[in-house]
Amino acid sequence: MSDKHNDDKPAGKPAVNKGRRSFLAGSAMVGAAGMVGVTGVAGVGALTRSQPAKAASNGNVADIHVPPGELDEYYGFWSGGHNGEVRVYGVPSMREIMRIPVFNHCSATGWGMTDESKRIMGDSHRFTNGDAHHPHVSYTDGSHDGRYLFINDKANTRVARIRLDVFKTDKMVTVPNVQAIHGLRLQKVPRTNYVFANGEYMIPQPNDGRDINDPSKYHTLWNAIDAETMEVKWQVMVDGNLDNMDADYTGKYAAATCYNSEGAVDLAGKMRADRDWVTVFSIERIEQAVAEGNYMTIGDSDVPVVDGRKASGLNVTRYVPVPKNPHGLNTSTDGKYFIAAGKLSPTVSMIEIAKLDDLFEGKLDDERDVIAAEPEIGLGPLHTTYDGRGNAYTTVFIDSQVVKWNMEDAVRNYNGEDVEYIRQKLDVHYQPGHNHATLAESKDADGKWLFSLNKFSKDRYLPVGPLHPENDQMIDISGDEMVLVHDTPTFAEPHDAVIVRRDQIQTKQIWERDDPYFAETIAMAEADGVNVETDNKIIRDGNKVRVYMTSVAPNFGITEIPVKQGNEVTVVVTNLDRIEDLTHGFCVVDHGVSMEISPMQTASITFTADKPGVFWYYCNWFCHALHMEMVGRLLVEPA
Ligand code: K7E
Ligand code: CUA
Ligand code: CA
Repeated sequence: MSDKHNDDKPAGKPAVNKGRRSFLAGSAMVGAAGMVGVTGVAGVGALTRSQPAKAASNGNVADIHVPPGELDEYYGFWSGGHNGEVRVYGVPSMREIMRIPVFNHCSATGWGMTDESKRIMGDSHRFTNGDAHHPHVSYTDGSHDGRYLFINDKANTRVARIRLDVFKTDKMVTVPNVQAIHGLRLQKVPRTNYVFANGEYMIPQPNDGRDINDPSKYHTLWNAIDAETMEVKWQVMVDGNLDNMDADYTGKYAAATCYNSEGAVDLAGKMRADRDWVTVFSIERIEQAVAEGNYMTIGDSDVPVVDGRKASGLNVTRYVPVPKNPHGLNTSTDGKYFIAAGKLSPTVSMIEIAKLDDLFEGKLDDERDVIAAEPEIGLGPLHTTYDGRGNAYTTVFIDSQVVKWNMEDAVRNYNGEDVEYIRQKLDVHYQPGHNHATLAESKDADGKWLFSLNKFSKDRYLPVGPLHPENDQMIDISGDEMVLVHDTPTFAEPHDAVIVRRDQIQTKQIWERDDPYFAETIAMAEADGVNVETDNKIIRDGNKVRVYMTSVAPNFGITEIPVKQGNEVTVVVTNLDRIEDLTHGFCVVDHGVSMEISPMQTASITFTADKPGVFWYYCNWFCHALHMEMVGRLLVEPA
């Protein structure tokens, strides 16, 4: 891709569109008339739109065309939502390159079935579902370093790490003392040593059956996970709940939105207060409290929990009041602001990070003194992204738009100057959640492409029955005006995405034999006196049978596995083909056993041979002209 896609843009100043609907005056009105209407009768907002759906697309399709054989400029990592996986796209072509199973189980790769994946998933392997929202690529000095991608699981309170040299999940932790990990962000500076994660829902502490009928005793925690070991290092107990969050570009602060300062357990209660807050965390002060032993532990967990509630007096947190029920929180890529989206308020709140030292040192009269501006954006602001040129782009769910606005003009306007800060409002289709621009979670934001991740696709695709895909729309933001250029349908449900330059990711195209991913399996082989690269051997150990075999297209090293009914059989396959892209599979018919073995990989899977008879096993990744013949027999003698 070149930059020439700018050339045929209309010149001149873009028209400022204040919106099809006039702003409602108070946030309570917005709550009652807007958000609740849409959530109460989902999709009605979209269905009653008067604007023709086709009118907005005036893009040049050639701009995003990556010719066959050419490579994309960016990797886009898309969350797979309640599908539990991560999907990898080439940007700008939006060709889906890979899917990385994480919190789900995968029929093709064997994730959730193989012994290696079960070890990584730990006890939580029993869950076959997940709800992934927030994928983020690790940093060094505020730039993506391509080592890891981290992602949350709201459904089963987990955080996982993906190695970006092999695009495989390699660590997973279930966070104790909290329920539903939602907001997740990484330390950006000096590098990603911490993964920060919000526990969204408030629960009794400990949650062992006590206080179930006393919501006033429910609390949640903000969590810091060691990015290398993936152990929870410490937690911070807060007032209210925690929704979305981000970290700053100094390494000192992080901030999270709270929509339930009321501590309510019902919908009306969560909207009762006129204001909720943004909780600001001082990472240094929390670390100091932990170092000084100024913490508690909860239940069986030995993770240090620092009390960050207002009444604790520890001064590790501050609560900045913002209009009711905020949602997204995104650090501007110039490092100046935490920007919290108002959701039930048509505003976003800009928190000036340079003022946070004074806030914690007690030099400000009021928490609200850190607010640099609170511009009106539109109805239902949810998330904000950046172009690196001083502009922010906020999704407005109810108005179904992406709103481009200028941050410094918003500050000037807030300070009484008569300047317009809204640059453009672009219709999207329909009801956007997150949006995300290229490199826009790093200091390298380049303002080329923006994606609006829309919750409803309604009429944009061929009908497929009652369940619709989501619609991720690609917008060219390189010029003065945003131009919609492409629709990509996506399956349930990308909340968020992260887009990095292709040179920021360095992959291995075949496995290295000493890779830790299968080191435990190799250790098991060595304990059995087996060299997996040279030996084809069956080890019998009481009721257990361990089968070690190689695969070289189109042959398995062992083609007959005699066992007794009831044996627990572990099959370890080592793919000795050194050729890029030559993956074998191992699938036992009628046993629910299937896995991938990529070049120079060792993979293993364990199952019970519970039925007598002959069962064919076969290679299920097409590898060779004689792939169909790459088979063997499991011979199960009746007990
Ligand atoms: Cu807005 Cu989970 Cu980031 Cu969905 S959250 S949209
Ligand atoms: Cu080996 Cu197909
Ligand atoms: Ca609230």
